[in-house]
Amino acid sequence: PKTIFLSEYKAPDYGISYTELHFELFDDHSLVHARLHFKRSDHASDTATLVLNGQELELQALALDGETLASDDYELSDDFLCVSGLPASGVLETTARIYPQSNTSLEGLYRSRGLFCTQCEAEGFRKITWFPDRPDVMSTYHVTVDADARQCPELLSNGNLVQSMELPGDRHRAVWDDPFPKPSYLFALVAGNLSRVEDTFITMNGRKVRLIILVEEKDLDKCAHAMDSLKRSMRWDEERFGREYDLDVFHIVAVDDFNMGAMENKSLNIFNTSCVLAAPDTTTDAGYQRIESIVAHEYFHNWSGNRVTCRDWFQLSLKEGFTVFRDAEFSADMGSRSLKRVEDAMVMRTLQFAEDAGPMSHPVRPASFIEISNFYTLTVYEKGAEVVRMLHTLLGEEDFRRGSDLYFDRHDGQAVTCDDFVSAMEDASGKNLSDFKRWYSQAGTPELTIRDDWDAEQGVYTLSVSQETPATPGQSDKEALVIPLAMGLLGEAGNLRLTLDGEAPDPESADNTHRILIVDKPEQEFRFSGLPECPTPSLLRGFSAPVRVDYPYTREQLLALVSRDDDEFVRWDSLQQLMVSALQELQAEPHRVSLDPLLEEAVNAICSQSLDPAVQADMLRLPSETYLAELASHSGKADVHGIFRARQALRQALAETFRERWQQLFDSYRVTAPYAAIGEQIGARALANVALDYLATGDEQGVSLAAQYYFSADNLTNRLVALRTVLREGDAALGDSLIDDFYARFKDETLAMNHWLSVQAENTSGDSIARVRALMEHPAYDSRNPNKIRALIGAFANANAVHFHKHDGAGYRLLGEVVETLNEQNPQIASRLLTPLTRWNNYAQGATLMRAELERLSELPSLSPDVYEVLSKSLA
Ligand code: B3K
Ligand code: ZN
Repeated sequence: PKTIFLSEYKAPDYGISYTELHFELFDDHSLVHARLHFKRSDHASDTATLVLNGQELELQALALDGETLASDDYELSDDFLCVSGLPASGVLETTARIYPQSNTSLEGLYRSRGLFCTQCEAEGFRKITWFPDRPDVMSTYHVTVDADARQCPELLSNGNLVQSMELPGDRHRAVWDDPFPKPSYLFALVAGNLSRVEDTFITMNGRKVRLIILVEEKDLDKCAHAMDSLKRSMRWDEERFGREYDLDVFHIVAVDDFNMGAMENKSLNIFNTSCVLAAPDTTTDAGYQRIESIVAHEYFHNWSGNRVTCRDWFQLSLKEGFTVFRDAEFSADMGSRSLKRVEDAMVMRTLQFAEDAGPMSHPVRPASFIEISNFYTLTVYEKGAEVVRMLHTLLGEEDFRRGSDLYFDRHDGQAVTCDDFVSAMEDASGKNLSDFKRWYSQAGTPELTIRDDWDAEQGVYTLSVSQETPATPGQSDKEALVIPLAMGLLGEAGNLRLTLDGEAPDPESADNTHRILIVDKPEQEFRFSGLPECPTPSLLRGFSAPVRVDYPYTREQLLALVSRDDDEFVRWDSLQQLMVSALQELQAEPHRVSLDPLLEEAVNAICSQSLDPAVQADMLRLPSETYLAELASHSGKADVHGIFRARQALRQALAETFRERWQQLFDSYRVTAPYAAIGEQIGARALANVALDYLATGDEQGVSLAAQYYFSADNLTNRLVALRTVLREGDAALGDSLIDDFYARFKDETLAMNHWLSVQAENTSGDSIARVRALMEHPAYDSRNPNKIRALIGAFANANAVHFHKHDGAGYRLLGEVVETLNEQNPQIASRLLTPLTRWNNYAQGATLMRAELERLSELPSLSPDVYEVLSKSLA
């Protein structure tokens, strides 16, 4: 496999202005007739070759302007069709024979439960027809689809339906025309037997848009939440970004077999069923929220991605980082802003920081790759969104909005770069962002080391801030980044008024207790004067930058921040830090029994204050094993077994110390009204459920309460919390009986069964590996369905550390075996599944065996480029 470099980007020699496709879909094969209206670019030489990508296609016909091409005018290989001796413009016609029914990679045209559907991003269109399959070739499309009328009553593609008719032999045809030029990765086709839910939306300019969700008939009653989310997204994008929808129809199609969450194809979004279908019995609160944000995300791509797209795949974050920022703002506006911030920070610190520190570490705009599918990462998406958020922080809402308007105006219909995005922000704000742009090219998580000095006589408090970004593969020297560090100073009676030498007040805060320090040098000092007392610094408020902060807080200071700071992110983070240090002590001293009185006070403070219950729930939850392992490996090696035991001990201590509190919280927040996925209930449930989990910890009565809770639940959130708790705390027979009960209730609900698989894969009691192996043979599992693979194998490897890291290496082997099969069947899923093994260097005990498994895999014949890239980088 070959490495591709951003520095080698060259504009295409030919454009395709108009693309006519004619699909003939049959049960055992399909034919794709293409007419590409090509035009040589001004910069290209007269003899330039037209390079078309094509994979797994059988050539049936090839003609230029109506004449069959002679064999010496073209060259056909496994990956390309190259045609030379072309006029400056003309029409190239091809016919390809393809086999969607045996396409297991779920890329290109494939079948999911009989339904024909496509997934073209990033490079799947080349498995459908020969085409310059690169995002800087934008074309309008005219698509004819023929198929069996009974098997495929619905025939869909992008744009507007312009014709439909019956054909002989019980077949029928639909013709679609998409007036907006688009890159091939946004092409979509769906054909099958689907049922519709319809609604309408009136845009800000009074245009009526038909909204259609297509699902299997059995799922018709699970579409309301997605439809509602779609309408709210459309309105929000008008109000917040001034973006109006541009066609008369918008489709969402749900499919069961899908590699990712969803895909933003122009006017024909295709979704994983798990990201559209919602019902109280089969979807958790988190699931409802995820559907809302993914529906919004895909819809928002219509502007940030489709109308303005990426020049090349190195620019992926141009559309993904910006769109994640947009969907995060949407979720914040729909629910609680600080809750969303806490949860996003948790993902960044737990998962993205680990990616940044691992062998696949790459910048938000990678400089090279072997397989682009490996770069749909937390770095490109989540860190990319944090970079956009920092721009927003630096510019302020008004200038940011001016910048985004300018970007959309200036580049509508174009394929552009991250630099173009930043230039629009610069031009609209008048700010120079050239130093800021290092965030796009530099990998790794910066670390801020912050120390302070208090001059009591002068009332001057000085913060000394130094920044350092660790070396990452291929990038040993790092430059200073521009980091907005939001902060305040906490005194005895609350946050202090700030007077800072040479800094403007934060325009967003009316009071004078909040600042955004611009950290942009390796070392800097910030002096605050006129202070009445020595303050406690409240740092990185709202997680204002994706960085680690090292400040030597005392526990007393953390307690003060937990109890009294104005910023909910800082309060949450400070309590997490208190728990982390308690856990670290427990790891060092496993028999320690007493709970640190300051931690006790902090928990008390959080329990007794009136906060958003959802945030309160996040505050009271223990830091996850994954987060603790990430922290431990940052400063040394992670001991997952020690982490597991320490967490158990702390959970036990908190459970006992606060038993009455937990009972109180449970009683007062337990939701008795019928289930609704609304913020108020979701928050209350989260808090009641945290309380229930503590109540059941090491307590028989609590376990029976959880079992009752399981049976009386009217929703999946409560049922799963109860089930997990019983599995962890109850005896095996009770656990088994609930597992059987769950199966009996939901065996026909495939999305609920995914949770059933995960719960068992994550269950640390008993022999998890044997259990997972048995479940791989269970009818509820399907070794070709990505949701099932993630639910069982992914859950085991990512959320059952003590068994995945079993000392004999049996967990690594289990994962390795699955990857081995998937390497051929579905390379994208295979390489994604490998992630936990690639982190071998984080662990003292497992490292050798983990590496050995990676080495074994690397010796397999015919590795996919996806898996090859991950293996070779992990073993480098
Ligand atoms: N753009 C798609 C990603 C598809 C990637 C497939 N390898 C989903 C999204 O970010 O909206
Ligand atoms: Zn996206």
